[in-house]
Amino acid sequence: MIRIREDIKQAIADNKPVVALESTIISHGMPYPENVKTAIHCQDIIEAYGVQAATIAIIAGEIVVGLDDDEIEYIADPKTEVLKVGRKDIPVAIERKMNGALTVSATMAVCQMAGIRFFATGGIGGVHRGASETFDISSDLEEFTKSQVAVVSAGAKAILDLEKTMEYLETKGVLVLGYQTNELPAFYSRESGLRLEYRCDDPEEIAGICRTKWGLGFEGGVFVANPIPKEYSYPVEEINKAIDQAVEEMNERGIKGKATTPYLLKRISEITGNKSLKVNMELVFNNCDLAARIAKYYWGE
Ligand code: PSU
Ligand code: MN
Repeated sequence: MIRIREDIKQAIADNKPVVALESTIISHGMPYPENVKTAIHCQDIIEAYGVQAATIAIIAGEIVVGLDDDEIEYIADPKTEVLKVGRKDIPVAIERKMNGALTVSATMAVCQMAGIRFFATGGIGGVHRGASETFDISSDLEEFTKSQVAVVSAGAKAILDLEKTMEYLETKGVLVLGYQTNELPAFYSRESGLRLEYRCDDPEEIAGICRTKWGLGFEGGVFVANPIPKEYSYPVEEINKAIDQAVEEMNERGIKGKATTPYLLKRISEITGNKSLKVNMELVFNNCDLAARIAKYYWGE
């Protein structure tokens, strides 16, 4: 049910660094053809460090760890039917021989199966605004209690209730490390106003903390919060206006559940004249860079 590309399989077996990449960001998070360019460039950034990049998706009912360029193009093509797959959806997508784009939760689960410890994404899912009424909390958060994977992310998406997201992680005992920051980054911008308990200035220290956590036998992941570089950071007030408008429109249209995040990302991009898309791409690249450096230290390179 899982096909791991040969070079990646070898790297895992030899304790060489591997960084996983998700596919929801490709099929549901960005428009074509920017999604293909982003996916390929992410792999290039990681591979420039001599680290294996493994983009993960389900293709015709098979979990593929390490998509080739044609497979990335296929998943990215708006004409291809692709289900957004969280951890709960994996068995259905396999049995029904569907194509699936894996979210953070599903990608972490597959990393755990394959023995991959590091994963770069854009921003993780979290507690949605209005969750006290809707109960909409991304399964990404729960996954951090299960799979032993460090996820490098530009914080949690600003479309969420970040304060509740942090409380949820705290309750679940999930370790959050700020990379060269004292506060939780808010995806499009560097600031959220929420203070983090731990700041790490050095990727080597993050690798060491991961090694200690898993060496002690703790289950679950590590959330590495990596702010977008200053030159790309979106002014908080400006982006919040776009977010508020998008959330309001979403509620008017009655969009719920799985469709929420893709709708908001798309709508915010429209409202900002694609400025938010550019920012989204840059923050993902920045996360790939850091994930590769942490993975190298972790595996003693
Ligand atoms: N980061 C991005 N774009 C995305 C996502 C992350 O820059 O589209 C995806 C991830 O796959 C994440 C998902 O798991 O959004 C969250 O969806 P939900 O809120 O429905 O759990
Ligand atoms: Mn949800």
